[in-house]
Formats: sequence, C-alpha cells, structure tokens
Amino acid sequence: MPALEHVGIAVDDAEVVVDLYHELLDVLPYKTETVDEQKVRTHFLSAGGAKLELLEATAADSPVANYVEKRGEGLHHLAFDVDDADAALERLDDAGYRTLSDTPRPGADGKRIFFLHPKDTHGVLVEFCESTPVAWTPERVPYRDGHLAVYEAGRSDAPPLLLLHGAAGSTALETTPLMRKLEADFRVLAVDFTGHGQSSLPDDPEFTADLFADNARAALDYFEVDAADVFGFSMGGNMALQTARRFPDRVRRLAVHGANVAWNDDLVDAMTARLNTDAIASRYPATAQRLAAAHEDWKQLFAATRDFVEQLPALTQQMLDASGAIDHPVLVSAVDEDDLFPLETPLTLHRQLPNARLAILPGRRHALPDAPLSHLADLLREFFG
Ligand code: CMX
Repeated sequence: MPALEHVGIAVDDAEVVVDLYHELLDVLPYKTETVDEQKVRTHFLSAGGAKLELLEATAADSPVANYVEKRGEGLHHLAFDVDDADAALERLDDAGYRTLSDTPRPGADGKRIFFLHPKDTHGVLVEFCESTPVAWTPERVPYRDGHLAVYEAGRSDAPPLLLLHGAAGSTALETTPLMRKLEADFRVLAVDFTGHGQSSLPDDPEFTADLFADNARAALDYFEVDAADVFGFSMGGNMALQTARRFPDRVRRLAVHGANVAWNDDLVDAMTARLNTDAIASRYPATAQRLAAAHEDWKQLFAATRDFVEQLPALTQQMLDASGAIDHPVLVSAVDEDDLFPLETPLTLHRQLPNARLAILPGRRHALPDAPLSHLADLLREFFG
C-alpha cells in the first residue's frame, strides 16, 4: 500500500515557517532544494514517519504562487510513495482520474512525481512519488599520500551517524540508499575506505583493519565530530568494531549488519572466488564495467582485498577474543537467509559482545541495497534515537 511520504504546505516566507516548526517540533529542515520544473523552493522537515515539505514559489506563475494568492498559505497536497510511478499513473489514468501530466515529472528529493486534479479527489491535491537512485557527492580530503572521499547529508543539528561500506564496495554502491532513509533524522556521514569508491588507491596497497579504522577516524576528524554512532555493513561492520577498539572515545554506539566473525577456509575460498577479476571480466562484462566506473582501479582493489580476506580468519578471531572489551552498545543485525554468511555469525557476535542487541530481518541477499532497508532504518532510528 502506498505510504504517506510527505505533506506539502504552501508558504509565503519559508524562513518564518521554518522558525515556527522549530518552535513547535524542535526540528530544522534537513534539506532545501529548488525544483525549477515546479517553480518552487522546497524545505524538508522530518515529522516522524512522514515529512513536511514547505513550498515557496520561485516565480509569479508558479502553482504555489497561484495557490497562496487565491487561498492563502496552508495545506497544499498529500504525497504517497509508490514503487513505480509510471504504472501508478497508467492505472489511475485508466480509472478516469485527470492526471496533471502525461508522464511522471522530476520533483524534489530525487523523486519522479505526478499529481491528480483536486477536483477528482474531493478537493485534495494528491501527488504520487517514486524515489530514484540519487548520487551522493563526496568531498576529497588529503590523507597520507592520496585522499579519502568523505560524505555528509541530512540535518546539521542532528546526531552524527557514520556509515561504513563493505569489502570491495563503496558508499555509492552500498550505503547511499540507507543514507536516503536516514537523512531526515541524522547528520549522516560516510567514507570510502582507502582504495575503494572515490578514495585513492596507494601504489602498493596493503589493507589492514587498523588502516580502515583510521579511515573512519580521519572522516570524523574532517567533520570535527568528537564521537559518532557508527553503522558498518559486512566488512564495514568488522571495521566499525575495530574503530571502537582503536578509538573507543570516538564511537558512541555501533550497529553492525551482515558482519561475519566466523571465517573459515571455505568462506575465505568463497570470498576470494567472488573477487576473481579475470573471471568477472570474462563472464560478467557489465559488472566489470560498473566496477571500473565505481573504483579508481578495481582490479588492484580486488587483488588487495583478496590478500586482506586471507587474514580474516585470524583477524576476526582476535577481534572476537577482544570483543569483551567493547562495552559500547551494539546492535547486531543480519538477514535470516543471507546467501553469503551463516546465521550463526550474528548470534556468535551478539553472545560475545557484553552490551549487544540482536535483530534478524527477513531477507535472502547479503548485499545491503537488497536488504529490507526500511526495516533496517527503523531499527537504527530506534536504537540510535
Ligand atoms: N489543493 C486543493 N485545491 C486546489 C489546489 C490545491 N493545492 N490548487 C488549486 N486548487 C483548486 C482551486 O481552488 C480551484 O478550485 P475552485 O475552482 O473551486 O476555486 C481549482 O483547483 C482550480 O485551481 P486554479 O487556481 O484555477 O488553478 P489551476 O487549475 O490553474 O491549477 C492545479 C490547479 C492543481 C492544476 C495546479 O496547481 C497544479 O498543476 N498543481 C500541481 C503542481 C504543483 O502543485 N506543484 C507544486 C508542488 C511541487 C512539489 O511538491 O515538488
């Protein structure tokens, strides 16, 4: 069923209304954006499950300017989230509703949107919107002999939450969709580990857990954050734990999703097989192309990751042995039918950590973008809230 995504409110002077909601709800906009197509400037506020979208006209002939002129400031529209805006538009058009465009149009917040005429919907302007993948642009921070790509989104007044991606992954490939679900409630930060995504790859890369933990620390330093909540996916989960071990005061709480602490030779073999660049290039050329676009040098990255994976049985055993010393609150989560790691691993981790909660979500795929992200985001909001 389409969920209420936001409530649009037409305003004359957004600054005044921002102050009002600050006073009423103690929230500030987490995003402000001009949508030329709609001739509006939008200011998004988090209001629990749904959002408020303050709409300010940017031109005299904007629909919002007409609205404010004829009816004054006030509730302007209700927007419902749909998976497929084209299909929704076709269905409602066939059902005889007047849609205000023939196809979904670009709206605020990276959405594709269309409206139904308020005369067909008992006086309420109804919008349907579909989220589209949105790029998250990094800043490049000098780091050792190269640079780290670091990312920031969301509310500057909200608690910082650092997202760490997995091995041979990146912020763009893995954690960006989760950022989109959390940006209304957190100051969301992320970093591409050395050699991953848009961070530079050293000439002779040697990956270690300490290097990746140091990447996380460097991102926090850059954003001048003393201590953050940290979420890590897969190897990023192990690195979140390592960051808490190495820099305990920089981490408030942790959430680790899909992290494996039960490495054995079979899993190492399975993982190294997945990192075979020749096999990927010959059998899956489209994937190879995607990886080439995602990383500075994906073949070298994968080679260095293979060497790192070989160290994981010893490293994760050391981590487990030392995990009793991590007294930060930790949320351990995984999907119940992970196609890569056994379900025992989150249970082991949960048992081993002195201050952990456990959540098993329904799902079959290890990859973070395929996880039930709305459920995961709800859990993170609750745990870090
Ligand atoms: N809610 C309820 N009724 C509305 C309305 C609204 N937001 N906007 C207009 N109406 C009503 C008017 O009151 C009027 O009713 P009466 O005839 O009973 O007086 C009727 O609809 C026609 O309105 P109008 O002022 O003559 O304006 P138009 O028909 O030219 O345009 C509408 C109305 C809805 C078609 C136009 O505003 C539109 O295309 N809206 C969709 C685009 C939009 O609103 N974009 C801004 C939001 C962007 C975003 O969320 O990103």
